[in-house]
Amino acid sequence: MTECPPQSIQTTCAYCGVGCGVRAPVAKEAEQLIAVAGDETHPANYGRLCSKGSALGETLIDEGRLLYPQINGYRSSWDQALDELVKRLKQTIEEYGPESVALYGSGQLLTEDYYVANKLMKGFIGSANIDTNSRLCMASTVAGHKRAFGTDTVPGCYEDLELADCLILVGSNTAWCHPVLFQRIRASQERRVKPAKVVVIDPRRTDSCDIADLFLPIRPGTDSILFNGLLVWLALHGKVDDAYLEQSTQGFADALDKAYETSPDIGTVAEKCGLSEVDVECFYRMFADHEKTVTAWSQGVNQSSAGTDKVNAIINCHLATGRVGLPGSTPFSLTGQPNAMGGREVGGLANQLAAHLEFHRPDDIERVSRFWQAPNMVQQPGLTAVDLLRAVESGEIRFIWIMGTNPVVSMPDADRVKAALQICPTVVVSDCIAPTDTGQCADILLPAAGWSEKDGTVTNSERRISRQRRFRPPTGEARADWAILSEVGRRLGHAEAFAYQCPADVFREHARLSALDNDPEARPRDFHIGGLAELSDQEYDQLQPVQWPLRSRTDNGTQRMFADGKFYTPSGKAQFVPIQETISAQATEAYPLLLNTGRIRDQWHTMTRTALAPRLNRHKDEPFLELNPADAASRGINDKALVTVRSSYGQSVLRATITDQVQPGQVFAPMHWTAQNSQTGRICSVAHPEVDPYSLQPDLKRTPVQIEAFHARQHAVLICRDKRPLPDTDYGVLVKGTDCYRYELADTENGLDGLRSELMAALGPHIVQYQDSELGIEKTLWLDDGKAVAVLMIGSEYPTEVDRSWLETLFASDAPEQPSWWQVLAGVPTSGCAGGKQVCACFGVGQETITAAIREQDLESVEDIGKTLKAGTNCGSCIPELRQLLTAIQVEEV
Ligand SMILES: Nc1nc2c(c(=O)[nH]1)N[C@H]1C(S)=C(S)[C@@H](COP(=O)(O)OP(=O)(O)OC[C@H]3O[C@@H](n4cnc5c(=O)[nH]c(N)nc54)[C@H](O)[C@@H]3O)O[C@H]1N2
Ligand SMILES: Nc1nc2c(c(=O)[nH]1)N[C@H]1C(S)=C(S)[C@@H](COP(=O)(O)OP(=O)(O)OC[C@H]3O[C@@H](n4cnc5c(=O)[nH]c(N)nc54)[C@H](O)[C@@H]3O)O[C@H]1N2
Ligand code: SF4
Ligand SMILES: [Mo]
Repeated sequence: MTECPPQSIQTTCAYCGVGCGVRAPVAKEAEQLIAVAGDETHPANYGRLCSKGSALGETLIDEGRLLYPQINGYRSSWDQALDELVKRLKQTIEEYGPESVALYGSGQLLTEDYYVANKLMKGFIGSANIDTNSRLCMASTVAGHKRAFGTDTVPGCYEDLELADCLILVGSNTAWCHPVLFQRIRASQERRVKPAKVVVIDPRRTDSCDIADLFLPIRPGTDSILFNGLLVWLALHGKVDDAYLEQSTQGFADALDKAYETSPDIGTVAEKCGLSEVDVECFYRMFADHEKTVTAWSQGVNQSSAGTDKVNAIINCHLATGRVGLPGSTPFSLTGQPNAMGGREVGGLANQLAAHLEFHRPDDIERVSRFWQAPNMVQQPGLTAVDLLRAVESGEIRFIWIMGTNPVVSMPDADRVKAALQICPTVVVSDCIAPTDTGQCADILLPAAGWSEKDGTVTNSERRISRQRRFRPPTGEARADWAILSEVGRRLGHAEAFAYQCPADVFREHARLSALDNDPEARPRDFHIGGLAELSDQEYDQLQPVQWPLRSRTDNGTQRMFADGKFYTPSGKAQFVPIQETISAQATEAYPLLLNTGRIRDQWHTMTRTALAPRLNRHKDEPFLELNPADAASRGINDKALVTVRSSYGQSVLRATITDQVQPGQVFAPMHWTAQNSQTGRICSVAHPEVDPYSLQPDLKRTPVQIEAFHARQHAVLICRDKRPLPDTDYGVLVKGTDCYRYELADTENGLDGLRSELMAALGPHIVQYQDSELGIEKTLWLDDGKAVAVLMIGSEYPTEVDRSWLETLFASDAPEQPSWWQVLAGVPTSGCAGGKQVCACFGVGQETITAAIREQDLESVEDIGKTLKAGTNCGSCIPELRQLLTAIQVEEV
C-alpha cells in the first residue's frame, strides 16, 4: 500500500463508528490525488484500516461533487441561495408557525455542525422537529440505555472486546461493518493462550462467523426470548450476583417473572427462536461460566419493532450478573456512523435537548434556554423520522432542510418519502455530492464541504472524541455545514448567538453547556466535557483522542462507566426492564418470506462516496437478493437470474444469489443501491415503516415479501470509457471501474434494441461487430486508435461467460498491452488466469486467481494465500472469504 509522506495530518475516518485514526498528506490543490494510511498512534485502530478506510483517498475527486449552490436547478451565488432560504423560512414560520419547519440531519455531521443545527432549531426557530438518520440507527439503544442506566451511555471501551473471555455478537456483522474492531478481536484471539469463546447470533451466516465457536441462526426478531431465557436460566442455576442486585439495581423480580412467562425453559426458547436445545444450553453455559463476558450488538437488535426491548433483555442479563462497565465485562452497543455518538451528545434527536439534558425535566428546558439566551425555546419533543416525513406528506411541515443524509434511499417506505418531498413547498438539501436521489427533490441545493475539507470533532462507539482535520481546500464553492447554519442564524437576526468564527468556538460552547449545573462531585449528568471548555484554538487543533466524561482540565478522560454500580436513574440504581413477547409483522400467504436488509463489506450506505473508488465496486457489483436454495427451487429461480421482490409498499428487481447462508423463508438484500446507479435497486422502497413503540426506530430487518423470477427477453453488458446516463430499461445497474463504466442491463420487451444505434450515433462507426451464434450474443466493439472505447454484448440470456473484471482491465489507461479485437469480443481471456470476482480489495485479487493458486500451489492456509498472492495481508477484511474458498476446495478434494 502507498506510504504517506512523513508530513501528514492526523484525522479520523469518514465512515463507521469505530472512528479509526487516519493520516493524510497535506494537499495544496483540491484535485491532488491523496493516499491515506492508518494512524498508528490512534487508540481506536493503532494504524489499521479496513477496505473502505484505505480507499478514502480515491474518493477525494471532483467527480459527482456539488460545486455551487442551486435554486430550482439553476446555479446561484451563495448570497442568492441563502437569501432565498431565509425568505422562505420566514414566510413559512409567519404563515404556518415554527412547527411547520423541520430539519432532518445525520450521524455523519460533525459535533459542531450538529450542535449549531440543534441550537438553531430548538432555541431560535422554535421547532423541535429536528430528527436525524440516527433514528434509523441507534434510537433503540438510546432508549434502552436510558431505561436501564437513566442515561444514554456506552459503559465499555474497545479494549473490553479483547479482554473478554466470552464475546457475544448479536445482530452485528462486525467483520464487514466494524472491520477494524473485528481485526482487533481476531488479533487478540491469535495472541491469547486461551482465546475467548465467540458466539454469533444472527439469522444469516455472515463472515463474522469466521471467528465463532457457536453460531445461533436465530429466528428473526426473537432475540428477547433468547435473552429472557438466559435470565431465567441464570436465576435457576444460581448464577446471579445477589450483592450487585441488592446494591445497584431495581426491578429484578418483575423482570424475572416476565422472562419466565416468555421463556420458562430451554425447550420453549429453542422452539420459539428456531434453535436447537443443545445450542441454546451451550450459549447459556458460556455466558454463565465467563465472568468476563461482553455482549456487543448493532442493527440486528436496534432495527426491530422490538428493538428497545431487545437492548434491555441483553442489559438485564448483564445487570443480573453485575457485569457492567468492568474490564472485559459489559454490554456494548456498536454505533454505526462516525458521529452517531456526537449527535446524541448534542441532543440531535427530536426527543432530546442538548448535553444529556431532557425534555421531561422542566428545569432542563429552562437551563438550555438560559444558556443559549434562546428567544423561542421549544417546550415539547418534536416529530421523529417516519412521522416527520408523514407530516411533510400531510402538509403540516412545509419547509424541510435535509443535511448529510439521503432519505429517499435510506428511509423505509421510500417511494412515499420521495413523493412527500416532491410535494413539499420547500426542500433544502445540503450535500457534497450531486446528484443524489434526495438532492433531486430539492428546491435549494447547498454544496457542503466534505471529509478532508472541514474541521471538527466526532465521537466513536467507545465515547472517544477525536478531531477530524481539514487537509485540503474545499471543492468548488463548498462550505462547512456549521458555517452555513450559523449564517442562516445570523440572517434570521440572531447575530450574537451565531457569531462563531471557527469550529473551536462552537466546541467550547458545547463543552460549557455540558458543564452547566453539572457539579463534578454531585454529578447529576454523566455527559461532562467541561475539561475541554477552555481549550485555546491551538489546543483544539492539537486535541488528542479522549474519552468522555472529562470534568476538568487535568482529567484525562474515562475509559469505563458505571463500574462503581452507580447510575443516573432517580434512585441511582440500574433498572431491570420486564420484557414481554412482541408480535411484529409476520410472513403471510401473500407475502410468505421475510426480507432482511443490511450492509456489504466495501460500500458505505447510499454509495455517494465509496462507489467513486473502483476497487470498492468489485466485491459486490450489483444489487442482489440472497435466498435459500429451497426457496429458489420452488420458484424456478436460478443463481444470477433476476428476481422481483415485492411487499405491500413497493418492489425492486435484483440479481439472485442462491446461498444456504440465509435460511428458508428469509431473503436478504443490501441497502446501498440508489436510483443514481440502478433502475430498481432501492430496497427501501420495499421495506415497511413499522417502528419500535419506545424508540420509534423502523424495523428494517423484517419486511414480509413475495418474490418471483423476473423474465427478461434481453440482457446486455456494456462497458464504456466515458460515463453515460443509465439507459431506461427494466433492469439497469451502473458500476464504475478503473477508467471505465460498466452497465448491466435487461428488459422484458425489446428495450435494448435501440442501444446499439444510440451508441453508434454517440461514438461513431469505428466498430467491429460479431454475431456469436453459439452463445446467441451480438457483440459490438468501438475502437479509437486501437484502444477500446466501448464494448456491448446483447443476448437473450444473461451473458455469464463474459469475464467482466478482465474486460474492464482492457480499458485501464495503464493497461499493459492492448488485446486484439477478437480477444475482446470473445469476452474471456484466452490465456492465463481470469481474475474473476474480486475478493481482496486492497491488492485487487480475484476469486479465480485465488482458487487457482490454492489448487496449483497446494496452499493450505490463509497465511499461505497471503504469502503467495498478498491477498488478505493489508486490511484483512477478506480473510473470512479466503477461508471459505480454502474450505470449499479442501472439502471438494477429500
Ligand atoms: N461496510 C459498511 N460498514 C458499515 C456501514 C456501511 O454502510 N457499510 N454502515 C455503518 C452503520 S451506520 C451501521 S448502523 C453499522 C451497522 O452494522 P451491522 O448492524 O453489523 O450491519 P447490518 O448489516 O445492518 O446488520 C447486522 C446483522 O443483523 C442481522 N439481523 C437481522 N435480523 C436480526 C434479528 O432479528 N436478530 C439478530 N440477532 N440479528 C439480525 C442481519 O442478518 C445482519 O447480518 O455499520 C456501520 N458500518
Ligand atoms: N433497508 C435499510 N435501510 C437502512 C438501513 C438498513 O440497514 N436497511 N440502515 C439505516 C441506517 S443504520 C443508517 S445510519 C442510514 C444511513 O443512510 P443515509 O444517511 O441516508 O446514507 P448516506 O449515504 O450515509 O447519506 C449521507 C449523505 O450525506 C452526504 N455527506 C457526506 N458528508 C457530508 C457532509 O459533511 N455534509 C453534508 N451536508 N453532507 C455530507 C453524502 O454524500 C450522502 O448523500 O440508513 C438507514 N437505512
Ligand atoms: S473500520 Fe474502516 S470504515 Fe470504520 S472507521 Fe475504521 S477504517 Fe473507517
Ligand atoms: Mo447506522
